[in-house]
Formats: sequence, structure tokens, C-alpha cells
Amino acid sequence: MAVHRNTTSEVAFGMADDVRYGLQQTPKRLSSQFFYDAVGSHLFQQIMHLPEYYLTRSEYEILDNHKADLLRHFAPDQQPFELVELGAGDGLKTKILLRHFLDEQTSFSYVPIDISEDALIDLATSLQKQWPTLNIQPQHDEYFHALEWLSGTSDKRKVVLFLGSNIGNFSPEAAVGFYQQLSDSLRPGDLVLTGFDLQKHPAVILAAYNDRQGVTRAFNLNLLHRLNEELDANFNLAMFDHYPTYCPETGEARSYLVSQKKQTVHIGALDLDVVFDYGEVIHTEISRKFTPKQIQELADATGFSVNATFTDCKGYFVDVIFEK
Ligand code: AVI
Repeated sequence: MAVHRNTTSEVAFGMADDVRYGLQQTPKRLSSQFFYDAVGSHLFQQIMHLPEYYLTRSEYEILDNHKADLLRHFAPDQQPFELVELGAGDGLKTKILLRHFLDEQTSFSYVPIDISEDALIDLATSLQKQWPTLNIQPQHDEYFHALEWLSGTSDKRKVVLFLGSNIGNFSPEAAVGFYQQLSDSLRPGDLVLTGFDLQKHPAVILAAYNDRQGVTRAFNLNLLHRLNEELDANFNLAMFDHYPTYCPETGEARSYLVSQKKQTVHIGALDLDVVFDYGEVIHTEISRKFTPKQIQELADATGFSVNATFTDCKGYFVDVIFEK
């Protein structure tokens, strides 16, 4: 089983350009897609097990309780289908579905797509070991690029998984653009299963991004460590602080890194000096929380109909099937 790659240099080139642009904006920003190097992916695995990070547990419960319903939607006629997963990560939740589909002798292939090559190789290796007969075709790519690839593949019905509230890491405009592009890449009858984190008590949400063990802090700061390693920067991590916020009016959790003093950071690979004032922030991530109305509006705006909605017992999270 080979990992199809979008070349590493393309990915690294994207990062250099993005960092140069983002650190010269006001406010400064870095894209959250660069969190996921080997260390960042490992920290994210830890985050998913934290007591405060309810998202993973909620979605796990939904998939486990509704795996049979989901299979009925995915293969109503028992025809073979392609299960394409965007942002597969460690596949822990997806394994619930894969196990059930294999037990039911469903005919499908699994195409995990991820920007972290390390996470993808770990996932593919562990899946192949667990289920040697599983047809798995891993793709190392970023989401938008992967969609171009999606439209050029086989005639089989596509079921796209976009789990874990990954959609929350897009701005509202980018989410519409992404679902429009997804819709354009699919054919009538193809499905998308999306995990949306719902708006709820603000304190519950804020705690999920400010855990007591400091794992989310390390995850956020690792972005600067990555720039030190890969772009020859000299960020002093002790001079930046993790600062998460949640605004219940917009439904946006945001993460920032705050400069603890006036300082200048040199980024060798970009030949760039970046000046920080005391208290100046770098915006590193947006994690949007949705209302049911916003989910319906996303489907309406991008040529999908809402086929089915599944929720957990606390009503914290929903997995929604959109049909093209
Ligand atoms: C991957 N993504 C959905 C996570 C989130 O909740 O926005 C990333 C994350 N950031 C901090 N904690 C987890």
C-alpha cells in the first residue's frame, strides 16, 4: 500500500509564503494548518483524550450509536462505494465505522487524506495490520488540492467524511467556498458526513481550548517551534503565552500567542525581521461553533440537501449527512 504524495517541497513552499504574509499583517496571524508536524499531531492526539476536550468523545458516541443507520444511508442499495476521509488523523473514530462495515461485508474502499504525512503513515500501517483485507488508498495532501483529485476518480458513489469539527477551523467564507468546491467535485447522490461542534455554554467551550494540563498551550506554542526548526527562526518560546478566547455572539473560539515583551524575531529562511510589541498577538486558530440554522444555511448555499442529523446525549455535537 503506497501513500500518494503531494510533494513535500510544495507543502513547505506553502508554509514559507504563508508565514511571510501572515506575520506582516495586522493583527499578525499564522495558519492553523501548520500545527500538524509530527510533534503537533502527537499533541493533538493527546488533546483528543483530555477531560475538557468533549468534541472527540461526543462524536465517538454518535458514530458508535448510529453506525448501522449510517451504513444504511451510505449504501442503501448495497452497491460498492468509496469512503473518502478529509483530515483522517489517527482514524480512531473512523475505525468504529470501518469495523462495522467490514463486519457487514460491505464493499467499499477507504481513502484517508491528511496534511500530516506522519499521521497518515501511522494510520495506514495500523489499519492494514488490523484488517489486512481492507482496501486502503492513503493520500498525503491538503484539502483543497484533494478535492481536485476527488473529481477525477472512479465512477463509484462517494461518501466523504469530514469529522471532528475540522469545518470549525475555516472562516465562514472559507467554509462556504470549501463546501461549494466539494459540491462541484461530487455527483448527485454522493454524500458528505460532517461533524459540527454546536454552540453551548461558553465556559464548556473555553475550557476545551484551555485545558488544565497545558497540552493545548504546548500545541499552540509548537507552531513557533516548527518555524524555528523549518524556517530557521529564533522565537524564544518562553516569551510567548497561549491565550484562548470564546465569543458566544459569533460562536468563535480563537487561539492567540501573546508576546510577553517587546522583541524582534528573525526568520532566517525568509530573511525577515518581525517586530513584536509587548502584548501583541499572533492569531493562530479559529474553531467555530455552529447553530442548527447555520448548518442548514451552509447546505442551502452550496447545493446540498440535509439528509440526516445525529447527535450525542448531551446535545453538544452533531454529525450531519449532506446529499449532493
Ligand atoms: C482539529 N480541530 C477541529 C481542533 C479544534 O477543536 O479546533 C484543533 C484544536 N485546537 C485546539 N484544540 C484542538
